[in-house]
Amino acid sequence: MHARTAFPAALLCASAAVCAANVDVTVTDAAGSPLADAVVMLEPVGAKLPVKPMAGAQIAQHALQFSPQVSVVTVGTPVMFPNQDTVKHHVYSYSPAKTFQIKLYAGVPHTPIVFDKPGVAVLGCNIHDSMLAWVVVTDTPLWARSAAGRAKVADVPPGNYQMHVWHSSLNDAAPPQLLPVTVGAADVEQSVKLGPAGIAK
Ligand SMILES: [Cu+2]
Repeated sequence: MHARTAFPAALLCASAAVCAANVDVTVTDAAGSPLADAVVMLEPVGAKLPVKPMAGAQIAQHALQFSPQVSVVTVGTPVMFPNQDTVKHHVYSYSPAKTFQIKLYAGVPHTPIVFDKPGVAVLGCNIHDSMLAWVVVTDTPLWARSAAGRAKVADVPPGNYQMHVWHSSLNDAAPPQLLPVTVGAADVEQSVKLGPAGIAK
């Protein structure tokens, strides 16, 4: 009896799905202000979780801006780039995660751009230098985007993870920002301070 009650809860779970916990992450800048549109991705250590392409993803060009400015898509997701402005745009990315261009166009291009590699693609427009957007391509289904400095990755199976945190304020030269996270039966709270060069202690 005594030995049984001493078991960690995780060992008593009928299945990983029953045990799944939330990972709640607070993301602020170096001064402690909450960051919006930070992306938290949990990559299982020593394993990969299956991930499916998303349907219906699009990044519009509207009022000479990309909308949304930050997108998160899973690997293999096709993204449409409807131009809702009356002027033409020429959308491009030189990022290794996805190098492409959609030459000067109006309306909706027939073919989507498929984001087929994990990483971050920075988007621009050849005509309008102020247009800027990011596509975060994730190869794990366990991800969340922050609103008002809070990101919740829901239903995380127990295990060891590398938590990858990204925000558009990171320098281009900053390496991937990784933190080890162990998930058991209980929800996990993490706080991350992100400066331009990376995670601040
Ligand atoms: Cu443009």
